[in-house]
Amino acid sequence: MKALVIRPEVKKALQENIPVVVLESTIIAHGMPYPQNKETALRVEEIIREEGAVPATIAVIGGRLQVGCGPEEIELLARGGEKLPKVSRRDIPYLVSKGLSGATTVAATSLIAALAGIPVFATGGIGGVHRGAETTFDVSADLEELATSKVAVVCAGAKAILDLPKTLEVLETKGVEVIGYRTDLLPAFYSRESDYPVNHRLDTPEEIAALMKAKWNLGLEGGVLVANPIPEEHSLPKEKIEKAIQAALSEMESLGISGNKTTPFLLAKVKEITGGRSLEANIALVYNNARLAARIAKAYSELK
Ligand code: PSU
Ligand code: MN
Repeated sequence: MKALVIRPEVKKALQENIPVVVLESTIIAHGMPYPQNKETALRVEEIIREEGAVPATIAVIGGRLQVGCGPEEIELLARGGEKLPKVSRRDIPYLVSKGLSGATTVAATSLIAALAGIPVFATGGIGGVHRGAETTFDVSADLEELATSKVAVVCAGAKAILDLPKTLEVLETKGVEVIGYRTDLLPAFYSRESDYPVNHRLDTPEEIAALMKAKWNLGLEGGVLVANPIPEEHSLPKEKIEKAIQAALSEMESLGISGNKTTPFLLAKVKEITGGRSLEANIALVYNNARLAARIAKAYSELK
């Protein structure tokens, strides 16, 4: 496929069965401000290397589906920020046909990872069913993609701005296993736990890799979701975050913000209200997820 470009280091790793971990780029361009976004993106890659895996940040660059971004491309994504398009599955053909660049969401990143044959992906939080979805119909394409692409997505749960029980219901309907890593309750992104149970709890990367293998050996389509709680020392009190989210939601409503602007707006607003503490938590949980993802990738590569 001409549009798919795999960085030589990543290609070599795939050929030699060296574990690879994919990363998304919407979190860089739309999820965090400059320069923290760039520092985080580079540090995440470093953590994956420390664990003996090869990082591959995915984005659309000049109309190409780029698997593995170099420092120049990370800089472009970090500086581009909101000016860059946020790319979901639906947007890919437009960018490719026009030769444009954009930042890929969990949905678009999973799709491209699956095209490249890379089964492990680390991110912060996935998109899901938004609060009020019964009237807005706002359900992230991330869920549909989890049902389609063969990728294990390591996250800190669904973003706390979402409706968690509805998100779990949709994942169940779509046949997506939700694994709690060393937890029985779904983590709520900024806080270690929510009131809602995960599908199954697993305590080691090896068990997670075995589950992935079992699923795909059966010929089942779609991915698995690995929910990894934010480290204790970085977790924020649930009530405080909930208050900030409520305030952000009502401001969003009064401004009439909708569609794919919703998530970036809410994340930025919550950051403002918490005096930056939510951003610190976000960065810490991404590092934590990258480490676990690298260990899962390693365990999975040893099974093959
Ligand atoms: N989680 C974060 N920061 C982010 C996102 C998730 O901590 O920026 C992004 C991811 O790229 C996710 C997207 O796929 O938000 C979901 O957007 P939407 O709800 O429009 O599908
Ligand atoms: Mn949406």
